[in-house]
Amino acid sequence: MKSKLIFATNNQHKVDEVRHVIGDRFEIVTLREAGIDIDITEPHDTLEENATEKSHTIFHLTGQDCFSEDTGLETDALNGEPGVKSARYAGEGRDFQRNIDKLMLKLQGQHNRKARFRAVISLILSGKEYQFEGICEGRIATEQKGLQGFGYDPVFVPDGADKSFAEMSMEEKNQYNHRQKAMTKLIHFLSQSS
Ligand code: ITT
Repeated sequence: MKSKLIFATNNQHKVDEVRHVIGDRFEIVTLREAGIDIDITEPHDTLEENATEKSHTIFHLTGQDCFSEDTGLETDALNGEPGVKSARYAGEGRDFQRNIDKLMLKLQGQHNRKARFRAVISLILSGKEYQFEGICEGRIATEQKGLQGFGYDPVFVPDGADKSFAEMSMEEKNQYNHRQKAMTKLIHFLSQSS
């Protein structure tokens, strides 16, 4: 029988990426499919605490196995900004383009464009929490390119590539993807514990 996990996210792009690699053994149920319509707050200063907040909120509502994921884009020149504030960098509207514009303005003229995506997954299995991290190193391009993906994808170029995440198919992005690296650890963990 398939193991069922609620994915505690309101970001459909994340769901699409995760479903692409999860395989047949696990069934991912979105918040909408679980009949849950809430905007979970992310009030903390770390990705780890925010991931915990999201998974615990859904676990308390449903009592079911679930996981959440919190990602931050960390730039060296801006001391880790936007980091934990990545989704709301340019304000509560969570506008992807405005977030990119703010980042590009702050990095204008900056030679050190080194950056990384860091994802933290919080899994709650039988009431107990486990965390998994995935990191993708790269740099912020000097111009925005590509139309695929979401968020900061048009300005992020992973190490080992010469194009932005937004210029890649989902298969290509998943070869570098921070979220996928964390998911691989989660899948490995679930395979061993079932
Ligand atoms: P949930 O909390 O509902 O899961 P969210 O969009 O608020 O969805 P996060 O709190 O993890 O997700 O915010 C991280 C932000 O970082 C997200 O809104 C994007 O702008 C950006 N981001 C995350 N993963 C990304 C990726 O793979 N490519 C580009 N940008 C990404």
